[in-house]
Amino acid sequence: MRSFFVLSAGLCAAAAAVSLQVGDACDNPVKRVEWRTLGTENQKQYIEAVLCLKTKPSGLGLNTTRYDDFPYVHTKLDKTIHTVAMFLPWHRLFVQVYEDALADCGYTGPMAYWDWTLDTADPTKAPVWDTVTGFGGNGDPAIDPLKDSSSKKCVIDGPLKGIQPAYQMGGYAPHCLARNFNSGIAFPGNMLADSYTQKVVAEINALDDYPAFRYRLEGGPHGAIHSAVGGDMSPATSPNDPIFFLHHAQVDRLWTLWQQEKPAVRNTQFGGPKTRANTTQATLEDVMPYLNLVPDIKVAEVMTTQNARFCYTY
Ligand SMILES: [Cu+2]
Repeated sequence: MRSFFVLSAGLCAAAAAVSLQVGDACDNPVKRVEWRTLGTENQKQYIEAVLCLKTKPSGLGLNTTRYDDFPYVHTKLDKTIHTVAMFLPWHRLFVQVYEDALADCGYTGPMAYWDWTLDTADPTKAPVWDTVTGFGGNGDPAIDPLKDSSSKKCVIDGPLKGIQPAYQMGGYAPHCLARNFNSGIAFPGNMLADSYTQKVVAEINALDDYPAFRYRLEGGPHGAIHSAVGGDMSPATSPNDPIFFLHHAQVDRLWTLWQQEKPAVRNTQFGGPKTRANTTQATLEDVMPYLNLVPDIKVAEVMTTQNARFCYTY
């Protein structure tokens, strides 16, 4: 993969996808790590790789950067991949593609997740917001680039200060990276922490069928974090905020841990609404679209994290 580094990002992505499909065994899975235990060197390198994505050309042939490919694809597919059965498998591969892109940008450590259950006492103090070893903190309420006093408060500290995500919901619209903790209400507030405590996660983990598990995880902790961070994390362009990928690695972790409790059943358990129309049942044969970010793929092929396509564990 690294030997293709000099080629365009698009070719890189294709090469990475092919190389991961070669061979069918995952003998030595990489253990993903919680952000606070990643270590300072890896934290620094991870963030440098995130910034590097902003300097690489789009892999989709767009006039924007590799960084922007992710919010672009995510918002285009918004209604196809959320509040439906494929929510979990679709985001599993999406996070993996991002991890591959970080590796193309020199990151050599494991993918990191943010276990927000560890921060419910005061989510505003979570280590992921550190201005030196994290992604910077809340947006500044005084800096409201849209002048609509709603949700766009620019992040003015940390390594992402000054970064300009290219897309917003309406299309191409470069803007500051924005966060608006707790919807800007009663700052610092508790950031909806009651929705993602260890107790809540345990209740969801106790559900025994995939449709119920997916529904509660997506609508509960997953949605709460998007809303609580606010700013760029609220709309369908939420991959604009790099914290998106640590959040979704945690969502993927909870699904993986749930699967591993009964792998014989849950590694192939899937179902629920295929589309928002809610009339068709989803199946493992459903093909998930990625708009050329990576080749489209059947749900069945991403049901475990140790196979021809993935090789990681938690
Ligand atoms: Cu999403």
